[in-house]
Amino acid sequence: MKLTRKMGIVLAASVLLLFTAACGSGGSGSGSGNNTSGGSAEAPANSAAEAKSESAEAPADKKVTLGFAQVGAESGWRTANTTSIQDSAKEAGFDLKFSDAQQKQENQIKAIRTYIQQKVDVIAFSPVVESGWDTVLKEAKDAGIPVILTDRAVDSKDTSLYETFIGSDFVEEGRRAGQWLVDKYKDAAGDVNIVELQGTTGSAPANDRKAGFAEVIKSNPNLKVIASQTGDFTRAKGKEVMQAFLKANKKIDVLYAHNDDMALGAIQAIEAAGLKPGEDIVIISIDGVKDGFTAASEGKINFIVECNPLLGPQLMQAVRDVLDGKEIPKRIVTVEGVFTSEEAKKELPNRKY
Ligand code: GYE
Repeated sequence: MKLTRKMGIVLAASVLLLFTAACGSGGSGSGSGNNTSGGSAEAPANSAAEAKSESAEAPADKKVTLGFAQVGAESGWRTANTTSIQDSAKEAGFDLKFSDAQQKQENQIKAIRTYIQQKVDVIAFSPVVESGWDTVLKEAKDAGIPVILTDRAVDSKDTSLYETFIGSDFVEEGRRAGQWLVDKYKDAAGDVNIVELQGTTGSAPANDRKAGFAEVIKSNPNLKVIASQTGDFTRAKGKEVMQAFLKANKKIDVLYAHNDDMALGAIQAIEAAGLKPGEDIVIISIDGVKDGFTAASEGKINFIVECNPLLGPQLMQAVRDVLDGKEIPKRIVTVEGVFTSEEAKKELPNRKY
């Protein structure tokens, strides 16, 4: 049985709660913003002395400032992720400083440095690529500003440079995509030619989704990746690269796209070439945004591995916990499901993003 969105969020929240329970935190996981903002807003100040000591010792009285350096606006997933962060910050009563790096690491580094100068309370970001963060993370650490990674990981050896990493297990997502294919073609006699549209070069989801998929499909030597190239997680690039794949290869049986947007772009290219997506070319993608689900329910995408973009509530809880000096787990994994075309059709009316 697959996991539904609600089950996923509840499960993820309970994992977080399990870890925080030891530190005496209470309340329900999903309503974290309300719990925390209530008490701090009404700190009584009966005498001048009391007021003074309160303001000196209780930074909780001050509005929390969170600097968030987003990757960009490259996909439906990203848009849903941004909305989730903005809405949850508002609900938590935080002052959110938000920047869009347009998929460029240098822009993200600039934004983080600005947040350091502005002395925000916490910096959170979704690292566009895995490498090259040590210097700026060290700057944040030296300034005493805690950093939380969301969505994508960094490959820094020094894990003291950040508090936690909240996000999906991308290797597992790649494995799930591969496993579906292994099962589908278990009796295949000849070669099954696969083309792969990779996410942004050097990003954690591109690296890991490629690795997890490769690991699983190698159990069947008939499954062959004949071409693999980046489509940068965008629809336009997905279309362009698929066009090139179709030109260069006579027989393509399967497309594995690291996200829905690239699959949707590729579908346009496949249709323009007079082929039927989902039939002439079997399509697997990752994310599970509404447009992806729509294509799946029309039979154009055969299998979707879900990746949850709604990380806002977990992030705000982590910000609160870090500022309260609570121990938080170094890794918070979101829980996700998988959907065939049939299942996508049933789930489509419930999709929020
Ligand atoms: O799959 C893709 C987006 O980092 C999980 O980034 C995220 C990925 C997501 O552009 O659509």
